Amino acid sequence: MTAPLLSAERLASLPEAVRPARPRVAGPPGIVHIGLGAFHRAHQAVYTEDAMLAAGDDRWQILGVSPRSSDVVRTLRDQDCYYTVLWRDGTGSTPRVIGSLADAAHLPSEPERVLDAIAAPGTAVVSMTVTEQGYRIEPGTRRLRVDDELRADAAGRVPRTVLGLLVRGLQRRQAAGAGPVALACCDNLPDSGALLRGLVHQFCELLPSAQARPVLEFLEHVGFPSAVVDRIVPATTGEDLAEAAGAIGLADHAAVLAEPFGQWVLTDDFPAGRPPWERAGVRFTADVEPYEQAKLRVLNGTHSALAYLGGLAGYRTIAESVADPALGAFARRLIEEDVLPTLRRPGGVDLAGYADTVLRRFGNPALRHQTAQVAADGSQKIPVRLLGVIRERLAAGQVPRHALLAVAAWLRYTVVAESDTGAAVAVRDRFDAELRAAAGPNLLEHLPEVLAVVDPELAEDTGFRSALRERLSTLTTSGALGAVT
Ligand code: CS2
Repeated sequence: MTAPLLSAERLASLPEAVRPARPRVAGPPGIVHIGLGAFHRAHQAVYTEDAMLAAGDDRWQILGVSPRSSDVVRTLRDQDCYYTVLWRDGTGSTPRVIGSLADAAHLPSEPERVLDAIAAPGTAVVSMTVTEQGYRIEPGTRRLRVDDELRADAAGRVPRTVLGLLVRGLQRRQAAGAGPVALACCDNLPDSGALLRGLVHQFCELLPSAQARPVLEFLEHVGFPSAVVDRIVPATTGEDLAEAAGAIGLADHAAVLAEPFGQWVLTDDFPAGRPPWERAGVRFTADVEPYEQAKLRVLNGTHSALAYLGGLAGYRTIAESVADPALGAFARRLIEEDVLPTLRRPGGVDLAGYADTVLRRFGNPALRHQTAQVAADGSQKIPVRLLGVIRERLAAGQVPRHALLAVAAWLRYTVVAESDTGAAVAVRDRFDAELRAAAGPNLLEHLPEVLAVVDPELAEDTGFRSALRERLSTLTTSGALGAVT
């Protein structure tokens, strides 16, 4: 017999420790969030729920917008937007039903509703988790890569791109006289506030000039906080959904699983107000850079390294990769020898302790985080996670062998697309065709052209190229496990 579906009405049947501790209130959302993936549901939505609870402040319910998939919207609405987070710490799972996501909207079929919500006076924050590739950044320049989709949005069709939606929303907000707002990018991107501000400006350059001028003026009043977000949230599987249903006694098709660890650091640039997130453990600081570099380079850089090297070695999950003694030792050397020397210490944080925590978190077998998931979109991730480390170490006269091997593994994984046993690996990357075309029949011979796709400046550096070529040849002849030992 299938369990009845989770819904507002059925919350009462849940144990007190599982159901939301605050009732949802009627009223407009305070936050419009773009990107309804598992990460948002297990991270910002939970912090927002906790902040409202701690401060008794109900204004911050979220309208979640799905830029593409209609399934997630239908699924959430069918269960009144309640869903379970299964906290998995390696010893067991603890369910908690979250209620801060008050409603969901599907951008392609409900654009007016979404634009009106961005323009509504009650909306103070428009936040987003659309993954690195959702911003359409050109890896080599870190600027908007202008394509037909962006041009079509700028020419006035119903927006389909994130940038198009944001700018249309701001235009409507300005016309409605609804006042300032904050646009908060919560993806793994450095200097995310300034980056998003830049991208919005670059999109405005595509608008007819009579339209561009007023938006540019309005942008003076828009906040662009920078964010560092952290929580490992793997894609949900059918087994996870079955476990969630078992845990709460109700079917839940929108459940997500996550590790209990979480971090959120923000600059306080919210001109129209914001949830009292500090009451939920969010750290506000004027200088996010040290947190950001530690997170992106230690956690994400090592994550990517384990995804590519582990994937080439035939491991399906990050936990399996890091449990391999050779790969585990490699991950530690990458952090200690190559990454940590490039970091400034974020206030009071012990970086060696942070590295230990990260490696322990990767080892959590209950997460079953797929190497293929972390390997996706490397062309957007590698420049942010590893190339900065390499550039800085080379400038300091050091050869960052481990970081170079991780980049070599990314290239082999993405361009050659074969594991060490010759099995095909499934590559998901917006730029994979471009990288393969640049490599032609021989990656080693065409390294400069391939590297130019992601970092034209580093591609010119002959020292970098020859060190990378050496790592790539070792990887090709010895395989991932041979190359790390
Ligand atoms: C991962 C991240 O998929 C990836 O590329 O490195 O999603 C990682 O799990 C999160 O940033 C953890 O905070």
